[in-house]
Amino acid sequence: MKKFVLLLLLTSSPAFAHAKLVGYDPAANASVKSPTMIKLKFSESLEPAFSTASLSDSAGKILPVPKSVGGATITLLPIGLKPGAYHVNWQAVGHDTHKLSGSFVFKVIP
Ligand SMILES: [Cu+2]
Repeated sequence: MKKFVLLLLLTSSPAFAHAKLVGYDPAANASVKSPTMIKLKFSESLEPAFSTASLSDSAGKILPVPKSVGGATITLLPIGLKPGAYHVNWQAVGHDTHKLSGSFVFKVIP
């Protein structure tokens, strides 16, 4: 029981507060060849039921792309993206149930 309480104290400490986006590939505003994987890495493990990302084209149309949430990573697996600008919109919920969201843009070049 003591161990359980200690764990709760540790995980609710501000140092572990939010599931922040700490890295992503492609990078924001990057120009890349048609990627087959988009990876978003967060500062802590995500709650898969409430964490997601979507990919939309420059017209704002959401593209059907397979996605998975595992540990602290959200992965999108696009196929055959044509040259143009794309938006990645993400929403992440960590164990403290705080929701963060954001977006970034990258460009596919021929
Ligand atoms: Cu938080």
